[in-house]
Amino acid sequence: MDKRRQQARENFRKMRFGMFVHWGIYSLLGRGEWVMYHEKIPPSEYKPLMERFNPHLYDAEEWVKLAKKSGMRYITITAKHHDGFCMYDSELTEYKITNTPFKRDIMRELAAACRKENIALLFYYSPLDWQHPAYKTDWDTYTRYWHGQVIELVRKYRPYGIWLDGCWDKPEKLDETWKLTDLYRTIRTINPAILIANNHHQKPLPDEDIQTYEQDLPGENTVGFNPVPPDDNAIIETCMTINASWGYNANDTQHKSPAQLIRILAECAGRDANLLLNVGPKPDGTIQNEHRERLLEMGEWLRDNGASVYSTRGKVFSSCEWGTATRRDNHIYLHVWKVPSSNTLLIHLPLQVKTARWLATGGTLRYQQQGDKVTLHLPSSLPDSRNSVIDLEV
Ligand code: FHN
Repeated sequence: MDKRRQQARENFRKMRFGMFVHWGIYSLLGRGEWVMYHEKIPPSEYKPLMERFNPHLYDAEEWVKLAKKSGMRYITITAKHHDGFCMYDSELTEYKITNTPFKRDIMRELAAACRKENIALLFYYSPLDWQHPAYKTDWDTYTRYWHGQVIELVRKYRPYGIWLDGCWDKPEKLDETWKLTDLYRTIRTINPAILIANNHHQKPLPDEDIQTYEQDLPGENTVGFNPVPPDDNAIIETCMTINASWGYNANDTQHKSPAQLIRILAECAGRDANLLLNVGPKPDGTIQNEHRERLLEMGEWLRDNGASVYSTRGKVFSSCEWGTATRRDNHIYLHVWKVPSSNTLLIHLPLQVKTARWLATGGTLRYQQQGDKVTLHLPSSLPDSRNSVIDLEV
């Protein structure tokens, strides 16, 4: 593997936490990104939405600063979703953002803001296209079209990675059908370090870097999209919504609590995975307050506890009833949110513990060690009920 790609993979894994952005003309309807399909809106009625799309409050720098304050190290944004509308200035179609009243190239502005703030930018792109006439009638023509769009995204905006989503629409003979190896080879001649994710829900292809778990922790399959166990050769990433919708949905108020989101982030790190947490911006270009508030609270928690997430590895213990654990160098981090009734934590660790402290405050904890059995004494209530991290120096 090219050393630049290897380094990009390592750096990406260390980032641990990214912002997923699902944004398009569907946000005007406020009923999620599948509204065209679910409400059987014909392209002739759907495509004119672009004439109304004018996100006058869009501010790429503000989005990037929100991501940074939330402790996110990368952004993955929909350049084109299944509706086929391009949120970037594509040379291959007129059905694009620069032909709306907004006129500006959202992705060019976001790419500049990400470079300025040292945030990695990846593009989500849907090979599935509900409106392109060739998708159903002329597969070779359509393949040239969608490959051409991915190539122009890589050339024009130099993203850290490409995140494909929609090949599950034609799952048979995946590589042969979608000509993925050909496409990956081409984009790697443009940028040898570029990372590739493909949310096809099958075993990752050799040239794919990121294996995705959608709405599930790695290794779980509660939603039925994720039947494949984590692949040791891939970087694992869970993508998750804050409520239950990817695209803006005005009626979806099922927002996970900050504590739930902090624990999901820790659980992903504990399973040696990244968390890609989604926002669905409104048609005016703003991110809804319920999501901003939760992201900012995650950022506060990470300011005190980020050492137990960023640049760590997981798989420390086979199971943890009390939370999860991560490790880095000579530190083992115990993420605790379920205190055993005995108020003691018993772990088996074949390493000599030198110190046991609360990561956020530096306060020490009482513990005993006999061989590999370590017993830690916890207070009756945790310093941080959302997730209290114990830093074991070994
Ligand atoms: O159909 C898409 C959906 O709209 C969304 O983009 C998610 C995000 O991972 N992926 C697909 C559903 O599997």
